[in-house]
Amino acid sequence: MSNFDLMLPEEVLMLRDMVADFAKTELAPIAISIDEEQRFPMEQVKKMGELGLMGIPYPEEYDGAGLGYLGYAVAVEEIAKVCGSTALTLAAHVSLGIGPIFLFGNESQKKKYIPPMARGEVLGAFGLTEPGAGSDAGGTQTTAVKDGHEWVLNGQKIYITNASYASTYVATAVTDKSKGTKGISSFIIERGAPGFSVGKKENKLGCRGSDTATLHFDNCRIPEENLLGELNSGFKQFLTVLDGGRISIGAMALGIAEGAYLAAVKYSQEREQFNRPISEFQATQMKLATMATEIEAARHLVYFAAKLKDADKNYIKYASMAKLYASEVATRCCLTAIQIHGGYGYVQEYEVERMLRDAKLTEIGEGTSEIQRLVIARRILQGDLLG
Ligand code: COS
Repeated sequence: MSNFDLMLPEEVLMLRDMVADFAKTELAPIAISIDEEQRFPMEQVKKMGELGLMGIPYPEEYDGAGLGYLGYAVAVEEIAKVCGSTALTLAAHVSLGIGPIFLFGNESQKKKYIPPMARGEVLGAFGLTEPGAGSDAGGTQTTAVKDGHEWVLNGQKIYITNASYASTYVATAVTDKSKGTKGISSFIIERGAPGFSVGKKENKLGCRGSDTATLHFDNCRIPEENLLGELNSGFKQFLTVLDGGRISIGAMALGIAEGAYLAAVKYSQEREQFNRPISEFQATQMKLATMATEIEAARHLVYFAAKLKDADKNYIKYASMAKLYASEVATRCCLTAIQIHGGYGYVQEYEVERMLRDAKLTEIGEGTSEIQRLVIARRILQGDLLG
């Protein structure tokens, strides 16, 4: 029982315990091997579906768990403590795969696509980034042109999480070039659409058990009803989707930081040098104290952002703060954990080197730390000063 238990609703605590148990029994044994072999943990992802983890924040009418972003953030955190790759797979599916359809889909799109995704039978992916459109996501070059009752898409999307295993995709494309970012729209694409294919899988620094690949649209034809929301409103749609996604990347970073910290505490109490556990040296104690303090601060930000979102308040600034701070804490905690482990921290078996590689992703994906600072600064200058 931690002090934080007092701040979490009973159903979220039950979810947390169930996910922690799943992570310990199902993910801990494979976390090293899926990273080493760059293997997507298909069996475990299926089990997450059976446990109801693939649609945690969405209403039960769409087969979600109805536990909001707080429940979802806590689940991602628990999984990330053990396996960053699986946490990323879950976060990309829930926030970026289902998120756009839930937020902007019409009722028939929601009824068709969300339930199988929320049950974990179908994996989702979000196609935004392009070779020339990263932080400047509005610089998209992929196009969509109406032809009769179909849209014809041409272009490519890179670094797409879950790309090789998804069956439902949402991607952005230019529908009116003359309007700049106000001429971008979003579309739902199903695996198997003519002219659509998934290409090269990336060989990444970290989160190597998650799948990252390219989407190709080569005169890809989709029905006109697969336009998501209003025509030419895609830019604002994906900024809104990313706002929510950033909470889950913050939760992922928090979980990785906790995993590294817990490993460092344990190791420092077991490892003896100069005839005593290294935890008895102040050099180690200072490090542990800093890690613990930063982790609790990160947790406050992540949970608060999730609670604001669940309460339908403006959470944009907090989502960016949560992601920015938690991701930088994660990298620092992993580096410190490696330092405490010494030489053992530099090898695979003790896992903190993998955690560092996984943590780095959280400073980049769904908006770099620089973009988060930009978003926060804009909110401040719009009058959102404190609280
Ligand atoms: N959430 C919702 N709406 C937002 C928003 C946010 N975080 N930020 C801006 N908007 C709205 C604005 O209110 C504005 O609406 P109006 O046109 O009605 O006034 C519109 O979106 C355009 O905003 P703005 O002019 O500020 O856009 P910019 O192009 O100047 O900058 C940034 C937008 C740089 C913040 C944006 O491109 C961004 O977040 N880039 C990072 C993308 C990213 O994270 N990529 C990684 C993808 S991993 S899947």
